[in-house]
Amino acid sequence: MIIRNAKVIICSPGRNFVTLKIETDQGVYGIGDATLNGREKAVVAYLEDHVVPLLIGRDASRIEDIWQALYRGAYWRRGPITMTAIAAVDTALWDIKAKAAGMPLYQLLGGASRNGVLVYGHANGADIAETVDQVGRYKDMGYRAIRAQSGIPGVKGAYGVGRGDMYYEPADAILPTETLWDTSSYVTFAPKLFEAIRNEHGDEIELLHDVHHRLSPIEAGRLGKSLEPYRLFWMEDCTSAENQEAFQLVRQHTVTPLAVGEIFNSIHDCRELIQNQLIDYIRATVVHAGGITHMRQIAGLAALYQVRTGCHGATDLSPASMGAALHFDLWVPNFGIQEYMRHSEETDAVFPHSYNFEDGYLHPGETPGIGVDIDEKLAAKYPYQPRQLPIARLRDGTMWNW
Ligand code: GCO
Ligand code: MG
Repeated sequence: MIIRNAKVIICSPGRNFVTLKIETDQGVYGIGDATLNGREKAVVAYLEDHVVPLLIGRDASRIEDIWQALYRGAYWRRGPITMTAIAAVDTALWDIKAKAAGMPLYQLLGGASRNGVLVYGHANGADIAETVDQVGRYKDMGYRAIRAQSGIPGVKGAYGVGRGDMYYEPADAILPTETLWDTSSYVTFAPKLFEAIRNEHGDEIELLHDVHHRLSPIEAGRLGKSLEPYRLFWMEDCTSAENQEAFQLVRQHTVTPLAVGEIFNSIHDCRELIQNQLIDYIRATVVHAGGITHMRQIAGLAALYQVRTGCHGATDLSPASMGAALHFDLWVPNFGIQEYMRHSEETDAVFPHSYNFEDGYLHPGETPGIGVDIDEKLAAKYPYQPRQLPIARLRDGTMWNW
């Protein structure tokens, strides 16, 4: 099966998505997500100028060889732009291989290891009362695991708080929106939020929380300790992960499970945290970490250390990412949980898909391939809208981690 054509489709049905579509001489095609929120056009150029010309004429069945050619052949290894572009190619090729085999991708990977993929949804509120209500709403929809984020008194634009109903979309302006960050307000507030949620909703529901890289290691240790009574499923990105040794300090102070890795793009970013057992869940995901091929390696390394997967699944990852991730999740032996923020109706219409939610679990469906398509005609009705992620500053104006 020879690759005849590869094209990059950019659309914005509610938010921006970049999709790579690879077509073969046998009429079988595959798609892969290439969306890097706020930096979409860099991946588009990388794909169009440097990757697509290399694909034409190659044998689409040689997924591993194409992966190696794109990774080694660039000379400049790793990084979010490169690895997102490679991921898009890799996902599209797995889609093609599974379609050609007449199988849903999870069958090709080794078959299902479970009946469904446990997912967590996002409950966001302007204050504690609203967040407690939103947790109830997600429970009513059938979710068994819920991430809770709340506005913090006196902190404008606290991370994770939605605008409008249900959907949280941080990339909201052509130039970055400035938000405020105040660590001491946050660390005193967060335990009160989880105390209120447990009081109202009991012990059964799994609760998660995202710190979004905002704390120093010792502050993260303190927060983890103060959240222990509420038995979180995980505390995510409690401190930035460039210096991975720093997580030893966090670990010394808390048994709250830790999740890291949504911004990682290769196994080398994950290695130290995994091998030193400094995290419990690895958040690397198909679209930003080199596709199915590379995610299998990351999960294999993690399995040696009883670290489980917890793939990133925010709405800035397209349904093509979600579909691919769900096949991976259904197969991967050391699965933990999958993030699932629902896409808008406009997005779902552009990307028809076979995955479905039932009783707190997602299933990728039985359609051959990744089970997600793109309606190009409809996509063309939603042109690209330049958008960037916000930034955060401390009260005195110091630039901070968003
Ligand atoms: C999450 C993430 C996202 C990111 C977003 C950035 O845990 O879901 O932190 O909400 O902020 O993906 O583009
Ligand atoms: Mg996160």
